[in-house]
Amino acid sequence: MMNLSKRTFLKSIVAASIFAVVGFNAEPVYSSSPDTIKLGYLVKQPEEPWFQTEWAFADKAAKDIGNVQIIKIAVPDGEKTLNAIDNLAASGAKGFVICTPDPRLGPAIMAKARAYDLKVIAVDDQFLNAAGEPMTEVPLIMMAATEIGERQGQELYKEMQQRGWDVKDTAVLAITADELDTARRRTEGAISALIKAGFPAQHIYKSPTKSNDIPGALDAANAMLVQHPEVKHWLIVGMNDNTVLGGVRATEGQGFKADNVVAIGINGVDAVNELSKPNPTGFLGSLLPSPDVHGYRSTEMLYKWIKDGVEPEKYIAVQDVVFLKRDNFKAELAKKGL
Ligand code: FCA
Repeated sequence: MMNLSKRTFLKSIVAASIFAVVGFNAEPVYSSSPDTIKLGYLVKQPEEPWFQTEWAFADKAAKDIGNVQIIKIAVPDGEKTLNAIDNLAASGAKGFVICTPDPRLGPAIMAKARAYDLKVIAVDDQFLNAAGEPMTEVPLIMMAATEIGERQGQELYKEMQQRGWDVKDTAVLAITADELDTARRRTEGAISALIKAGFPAQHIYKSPTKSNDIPGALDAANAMLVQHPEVKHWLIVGMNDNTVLGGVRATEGQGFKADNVVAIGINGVDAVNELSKPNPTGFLGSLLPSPDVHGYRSTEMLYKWIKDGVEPEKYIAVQDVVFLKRDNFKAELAKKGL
């Protein structure tokens, strides 16, 4: 469980990164000894604890290696991403890890990186080429999306059975973000696991979200809930914690009691506030993959590539997952040093 000082520390990382983008020439962020190797770590949504955790573990890897400095930059859109690469090159960085704000930026990111001779490792979200196909030539480290989605579906089904709900008046609200492949694979995994367990496919309702945050998911959920006044119990599927939290907030807004809603998120670190609430909500828990491993390993791989010419593996899918609930989340996060 993150303590207060760690949270404050993470907040200051976010502030420093924003500072790094705005005030690029500012001394404190870029000062280092001449033989320090500088590596960028660019993330699309620095407000998510998921990405703050990756940053913290990139720093940890840098510290363990020694003489490595991580330049953390928030890249919420394409323009900021391309500017960040210019800034990294100007600061003497040799490469970067990135979770892109849009997979279709892949070719532009790679063209710029190549022009500056920067090495690139993608994390979490895979680049797409101009034809919309995955750019498998760029090394990628991500969660095992389908398998983790399947686990979400299995756990939802199990909880429904434990509560003794009749499938006749139970439905699944799947908040989708199909243009992001990892999101599509997670929700498809959850849906297929539910159907495999015996849940009726005709009671599964998909609603696409316009943005990958709580407000976007809330709108998507509201639009679907009003169409199904006959449903008494809802199971909520979505690609991460914020997505299913938007769904839970929508059910609350429409008068559902926590007892009639089960949502299970993915990311874990983004569920801490919700699981800390004094009274249970419809949010049962969250599947915690390994943001620590993503941050640490991507940094280590990038360093070895630059320093010793060791080519990273092209594709690493991290499988490990822990189911966090109200009664175990503090202990489980602490076990991983989170
Ligand atoms: C995507 C999501 C993040 C996180 C990551 C592993 O980038 O937007 O919340 O789940 O995959």
